[in-house]
Amino acid sequence: MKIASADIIVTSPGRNFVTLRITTDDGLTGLGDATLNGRELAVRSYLADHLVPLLIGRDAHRIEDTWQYLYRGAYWRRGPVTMAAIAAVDTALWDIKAKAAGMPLYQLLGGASRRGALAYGHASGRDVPELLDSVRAHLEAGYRALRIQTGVPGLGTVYGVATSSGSGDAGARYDYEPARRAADGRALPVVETWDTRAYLRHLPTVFEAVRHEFGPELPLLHDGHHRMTPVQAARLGKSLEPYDLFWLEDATPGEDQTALRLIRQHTTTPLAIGEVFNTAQDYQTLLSERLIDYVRSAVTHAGGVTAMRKLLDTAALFGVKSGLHGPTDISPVGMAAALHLDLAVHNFGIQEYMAHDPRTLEVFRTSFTFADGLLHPGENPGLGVELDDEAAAGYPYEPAYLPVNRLADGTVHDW
Ligand code: CS2
Ligand code: MG
Repeated sequence: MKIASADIIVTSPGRNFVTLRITTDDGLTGLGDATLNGRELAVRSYLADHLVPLLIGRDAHRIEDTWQYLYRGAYWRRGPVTMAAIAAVDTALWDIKAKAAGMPLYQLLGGASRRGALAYGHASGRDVPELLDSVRAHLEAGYRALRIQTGVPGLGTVYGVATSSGSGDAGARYDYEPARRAADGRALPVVETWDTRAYLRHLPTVFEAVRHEFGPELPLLHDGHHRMTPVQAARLGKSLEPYDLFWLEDATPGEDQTALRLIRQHTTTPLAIGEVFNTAQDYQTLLSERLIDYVRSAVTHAGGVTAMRKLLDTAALFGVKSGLHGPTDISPVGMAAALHLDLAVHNFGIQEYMAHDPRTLEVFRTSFTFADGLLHPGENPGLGVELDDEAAAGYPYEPAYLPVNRLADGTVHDW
């Protein structure tokens, strides 16, 4: 079975997505997600100009060899653009192999280890009452674990927090982690203002309110978005211990692996990191020194199903579980790939789930389900996602960027 063609579809049904479709000489097709939020066209070019010409005529069944050929063969290894492109090829080939076998992908990965993947949703509010409404609405919508994000007194909009009332409407809010255009309509990042001390003072009071209202059972998560120094993160972890977090995510900037040592020495709050990582090597110190509890990478950004399976198997050796990245900038194709892995691997922890905009689901026809707090990839052969080209063509690419964070004096800050 040879690769006959490969097309790249860039579409913006609510937000931008880059999808690779590989077609074989016997007519099977496979999809891979290559979306890199805010840098979409760089991956499109990497695929179109550098990878697709190498793929034509290759044996579609040789997934491992193709991965190594693209990764080692390029000499220039790693990096988000390279790894998103390789991920898309790898995922599309797994989709094809599973379709050829007539099985859902999770069967080729060893079969189901569980009924479904526990998902966490995103509860948020500009203030505590709005947040509590959002938690309530998510519980009514069936979520059994929630990420908690709020505004900070004295600051304006905060990334990850819904910006208008109605945040209680679970599953129907798509504007709180946007890639956006600036107010004047130009494709420039929006600028937000940040103050870590104000945030550190406020956050424990938020968790106090949520635990007081909803009790001790509900798994609660929080995303620090890389904004703290190690010592600040250590202090936050300690101050949140009474509220028994499922995890504290991205407490410090991801590229500084040894920062996690200091946090770990001072707190028993579980730690998760890795959504901006793109290879298993980014976790080498974190795993071997047991500095984290959950791996946060996305299939889309970390080299595909092949690389993610190896990463999760390595993490298992150190007692570390999965918490795969699942915001809406992971397309339904990337999400489906994550769900097949979630179902199959033994060291599954939790799956992030931020439901996609209905326009996205008009373009990507999915078979995955969310019921009783659990996601399931469905039983269709392959990934279980198809792309409607006509619908995709109705949503052309729109340049948009994630916000930039600055301190009150104007200094650019991590986020
Ligand atoms: C967030 C992401 O899901 C998360 O945990 O950190 O929404 C992240 O901000 C986006 O993927 C950035 O593109
Ligand atoms: Mg995150």
